Amino acid sequence: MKFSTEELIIGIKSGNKRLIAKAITLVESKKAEHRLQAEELLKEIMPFTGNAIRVGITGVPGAGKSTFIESFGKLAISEGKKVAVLAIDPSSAINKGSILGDKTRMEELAKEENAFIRPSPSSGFLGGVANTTFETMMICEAAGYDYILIETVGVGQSEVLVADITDVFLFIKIIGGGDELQGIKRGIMEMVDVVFINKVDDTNLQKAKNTRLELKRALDFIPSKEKNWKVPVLLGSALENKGLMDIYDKLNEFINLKKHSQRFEIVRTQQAEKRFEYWVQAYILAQMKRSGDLEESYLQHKKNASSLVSNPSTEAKLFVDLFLRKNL
Ligand SMILES: Nc1nc2c(ncn2[C@@H]2O[C@H](COP(=O)(O)OP(=O)(O)OP(=O)(O)O)[C@@H](O)[C@H]2O)c(=O)[nH]1
Ligand SMILES: [Mg+2]
Repeated sequence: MKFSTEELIIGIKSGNKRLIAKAITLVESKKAEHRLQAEELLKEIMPFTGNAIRVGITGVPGAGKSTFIESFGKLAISEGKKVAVLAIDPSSAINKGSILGDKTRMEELAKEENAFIRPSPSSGFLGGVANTTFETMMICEAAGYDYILIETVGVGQSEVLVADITDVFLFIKIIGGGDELQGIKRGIMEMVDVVFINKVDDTNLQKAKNTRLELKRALDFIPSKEKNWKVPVLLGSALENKGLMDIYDKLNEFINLKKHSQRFEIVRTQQAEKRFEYWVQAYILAQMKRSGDLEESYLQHKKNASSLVSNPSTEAKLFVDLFLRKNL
């Protein structure tokens, strides 16, 4: 990293997008010396973090998440706010793809002075699922962004990762059936705080209302995450900028309710505990692989496990025992 921690911090605090991007690359890096600098940086900026509203956004591919973010982002900016857009995309670790790779869909937002768009993280931290989005968010908060919008693909695991680092979870749905495909049976409905039925126009308004009714019935069977909050189902069009203000108001109403009941702080505290646990595991694993050239043994045991012949927990134990023998 050719920038000192100090330079990066000054850059972040002054809202220099190039240096913000450099700092994010630093916290995403798996190199040991970069991690060292990243920790130094994160420690310094910690007092300036925590002030944004962290919004998770999910929905099946093509539901209109990116289009929504573009419209919502512009709306928030017109309200005098600064908006950062991030993505959690576990598939990028596998195929090096990126859900925000096609930034074209957010072209207009990207042009805004008060917007910052960051494509998906690079491949996983030491072979695990890339999960530095929280640290990226810290950098954006220290840079003064008021809303952090995190887009995720609507396929399971990534929602959990997003729910673990956000304050409010928005589900973008399209009209009609395919509820299973749209994640209703996969527990997404248990995480969601606000629903937006997208792509609604005059021709399909009645269908949209039917979908809303179905959704509300489904939601009635799900225990509410927050006391005194009934998950609202709003209709609109991200492309035509309809219903966006209602969503903006609902998200803020939800945040205020959470703050009022202290749930806001409680949940963030729980999230921080999980982050701690995540990093303990990540650092221990990194340390193990580094010490005494164990990377190869690690890969071998992993291969044994993945061959479906040997038991994964046995292979893990063998690897840990090997590490302990070499280091104690
Ligand atoms: N008619 C109509 N089309 C829309 C609306 N919102 C989004 N679209 C279109 O739907 C398509 C998919 O939109 P995206 O915003 O890329 O959807 P996404 O959920 O981000 O998709 P992935 O990132 O691939 O998961 C695009 O062609 C959009 O123009 C809307 O309100 N009305
Ligand atoms: Mg998208």
